[in-house]
Amino acid sequence: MRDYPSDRVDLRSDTVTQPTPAMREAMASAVVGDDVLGDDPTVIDLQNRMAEMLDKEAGLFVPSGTMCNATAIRAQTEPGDEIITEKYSHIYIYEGGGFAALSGASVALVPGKMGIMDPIDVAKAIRKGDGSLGHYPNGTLVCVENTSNRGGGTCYPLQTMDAIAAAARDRDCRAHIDGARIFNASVATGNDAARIAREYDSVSICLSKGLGAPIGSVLVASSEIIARAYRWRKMFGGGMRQVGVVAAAGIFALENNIDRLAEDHTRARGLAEAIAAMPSYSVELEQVQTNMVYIGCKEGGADGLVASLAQHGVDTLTIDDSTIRAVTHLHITDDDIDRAIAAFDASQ
Ligand code: TLP
Repeated sequence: MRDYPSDRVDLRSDTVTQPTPAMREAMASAVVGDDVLGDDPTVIDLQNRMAEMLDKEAGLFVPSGTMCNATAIRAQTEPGDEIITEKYSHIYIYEGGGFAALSGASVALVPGKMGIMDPIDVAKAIRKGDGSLGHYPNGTLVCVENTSNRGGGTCYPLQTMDAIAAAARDRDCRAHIDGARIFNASVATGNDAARIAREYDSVSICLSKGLGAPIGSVLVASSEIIARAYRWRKMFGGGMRQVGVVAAAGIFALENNIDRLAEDHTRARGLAEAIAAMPSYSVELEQVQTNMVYIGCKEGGADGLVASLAQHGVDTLTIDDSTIRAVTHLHITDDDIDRAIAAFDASQ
């Protein structure tokens, strides 16, 4: 049954989820304090739980995934340093160049196969000033996105995660995970999130994607990194007051909405297979590992396809000229998938 007030099938993103009645109840009854003064017990609880789940020393609640990555980068680089990340990573493509504006960092881009970087390519991309006659910046932070959004919602194999972290460490470089959807990766691969993140210095985790909270991300790392991130969060304007009302939604999400991500993955798979069988579209089924489906259509046809699907009550997102994206989440039912399949069929 749909538990939010819309009869549209909204597949634009898993960010569109609205707090369910039960989540709203948890928010309404949250005990709050002043988090800038450090005494909001619900925020402290959320930070501690997330740190424990990822097996890191400490956590920091921030308003968004973008700010979470920005504070992680700023806390682990100096102006003039270089970050190393995949060519289509969210940090590079979709964060407004924040790494440059807020951290003064340049970026070395690494190719990916379905968004997954090869550890050898990462190693090659880490440059150091020493021995370069002053030509190179210092590569000091490798950023790995797991799942990889533009890769299609793909999951890094564990050995690749470990090998990338080792390549970074060998070159005196830290490693960060943009784990906006790390629990999707965990559920899809059967690997514990703490194990996925074991070799990494920091992880940003979104509560407002598939986990269904309206707002919020948590950065987890060593106490030392979190102490620095705390200061940068303040300077970026992310210190919030009675924010336990929002943290309570995050706690509810951790308690209730992780295992159910498997349902989103099954529905995405069903949608992908049905669309792949239609002659007008292409879907790389190998990429469909979690809750995303990237659909190829005729050159220049993406906006028209999105508009046609919308006329059938199905909302999707244009990615480029010939690609659109559909994302499953906790408001999407089996019936919605059937409606979406019919809409794709009618839009051929
Ligand atoms: N991704 C959004 C858009 O910004 C593209 C989406 O609809 O998928 N890391 C990753 C891997 C993300 O996909 C996103 C959001 C973020 C970080 C940023 O999170 P927010 O939107 O909370 O700043």
